[in-house]
Amino acid sequence: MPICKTDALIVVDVQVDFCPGGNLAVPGGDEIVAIVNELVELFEKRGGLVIFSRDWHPQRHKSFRDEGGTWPPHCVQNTKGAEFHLDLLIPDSAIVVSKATDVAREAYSAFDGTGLSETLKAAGTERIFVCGLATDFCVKSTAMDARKLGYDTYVVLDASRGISEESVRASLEEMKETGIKIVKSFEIESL
Ligand code: VGL
Ligand code: ZN
Repeated sequence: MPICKTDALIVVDVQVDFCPGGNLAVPGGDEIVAIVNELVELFEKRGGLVIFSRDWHPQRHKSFRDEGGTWPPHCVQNTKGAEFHLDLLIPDSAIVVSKATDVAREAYSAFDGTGLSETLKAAGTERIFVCGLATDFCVKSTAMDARKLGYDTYVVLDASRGISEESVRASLEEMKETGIKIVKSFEIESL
């Protein structure tokens, strides 16, 4: 079925810190930008909803190593590293949601504390396509939440990159088990 107005695209965390040279670089993170831009244009043209999430941590967020967490400091609010990749196309009509803004709570999913589920409900969304960074963390959590909310959910593999091969493999299995479909961008109009 061609992309239409009941479809939503969620572009997860395509930010400077998650790209090579950033503080928590995902291997090949910047390689997805051209494909993501094509998806954004397609959804935009067809009247679908386009959502961009961004990791938007306060300084000393609990997920940072110095605070007992697992990650190096990254995507700190209003820093260069938290900006979207400079070549990422962000139409005026797109919705930007900021997550993990509470210093004491980790939030991997774009649905977590952002009001995104209400936005999608109001828009009459039926299918959700998720892409971005990282496949094994925020993309996975976002897709799992979409699925839990009952949406027909797709992860666009070539428009996503993961932190480790091993955990990407496990994540894809976990997602498939819940009914999430793993697809390539070239096939999304014939699903
Ligand atoms: C992410 C680790 C820490 C992600 C965010 O966007 O996948 N990963 N914060
Ligand atoms: Zn983070």
